[in-house]
Amino acid sequence: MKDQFQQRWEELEQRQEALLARINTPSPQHNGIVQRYQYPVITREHIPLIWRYDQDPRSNPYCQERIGMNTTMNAGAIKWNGRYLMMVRVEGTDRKSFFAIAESPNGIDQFRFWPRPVELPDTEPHETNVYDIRLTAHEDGWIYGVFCSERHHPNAAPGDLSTAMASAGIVRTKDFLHWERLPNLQSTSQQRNVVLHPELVEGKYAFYTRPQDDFILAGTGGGIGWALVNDILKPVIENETIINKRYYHTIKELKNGEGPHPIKTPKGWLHLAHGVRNCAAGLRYVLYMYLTALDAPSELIAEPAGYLLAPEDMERVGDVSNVLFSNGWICDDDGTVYIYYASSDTRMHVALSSVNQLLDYCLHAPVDELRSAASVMRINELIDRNLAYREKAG
Ligand code: BGC
Ligand code: BMA
Repeated sequence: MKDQFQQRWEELEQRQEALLARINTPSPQHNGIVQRYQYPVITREHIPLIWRYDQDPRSNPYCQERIGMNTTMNAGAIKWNGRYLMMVRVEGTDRKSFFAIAESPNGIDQFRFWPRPVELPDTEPHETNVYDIRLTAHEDGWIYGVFCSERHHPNAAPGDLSTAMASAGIVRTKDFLHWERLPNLQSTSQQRNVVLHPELVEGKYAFYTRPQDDFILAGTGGGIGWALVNDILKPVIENETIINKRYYHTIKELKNGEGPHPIKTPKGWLHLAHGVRNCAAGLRYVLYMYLTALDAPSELIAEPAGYLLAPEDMERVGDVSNVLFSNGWICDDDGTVYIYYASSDTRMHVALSSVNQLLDYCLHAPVDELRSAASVMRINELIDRNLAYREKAG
């Protein structure tokens, strides 16, 4: 007869295996722009058992989870050697987050974690937490990861254990196993949501930035910034210009930030970003898109009004509710776009689209004219066009 420990272990394994092998199917609803999928693609239940449990019944007689995991969210993403990789922000029950790579054969299901979490070179002694990595296969041949490196603010008043400071950490690799850590990006303001553009611009490394007045509020930091950096080994931001602004009474009134690096298309660079507004329920994070010029990635050429994706149904609730966040997408050779997004800082999902669909959306959905009256005019124009079309079509 099997002892209790053995029985429990087998149950854990079977349950996890069923989850890892589960096939994902498209959600019934579809708006012609993006296709959500039925199941999340990564949850904390996907995390290998041997990262959490002590498998030796002698030292773990109750078969307890010794290291608890809280969430799996905000993953960077890249297609690498024909496999779909996510570099997931895993957060333990101790609130420390770290990165771990999960891989899928098709980008929509069967994601499995690699054997161990990523061990970043530990070169920043004050760094307390790391999160939200953006992966960039750069034309210089390296794959870069730019992430938020957070610490307790050095000037926090005595007893203030909450004020933090965020800067951009930078690592690079060629195989996702060996990582070289470069100095943190130097900037006059705090920085979160920093993203490396995949090509050199004017012979320099180009970063999307997000200047902010303090740890939470962007304040006078007017939106998503753009900065050219001479030397990636000593990265310093000298000039920062705002390329995607915030406006009163929009989905990005409070702050916004670049998602993953933009996708290059014949009609321009497709950007995915998050916009934040404040409300009684706290900060609400949604995802929106914009397009910049092919020969000038910092020049805005189109931006549809409002959000592309906002929390729906089960996505609304989690560790930090009412949040969608994305820092990873993959554009396949056939133009399919896999948008990886986290809901409520808790789990990862995928939504499918294509370069053509996203361009069509960016170029043909109306822009935000910032007033209700204008929004009503746009709706009436559409109704008029549809009525005229119907009449003609008979
Ligand atoms: C959390 C992030 C969050 C940030 C700003 C950090 O401490 O880890 O998830 O985005 O604070 O609220
Ligand atoms: C932030 C982000 C994310 C997170 C979001 C909501 O500022 O950088 O880490 O998803 O807050 O908590």
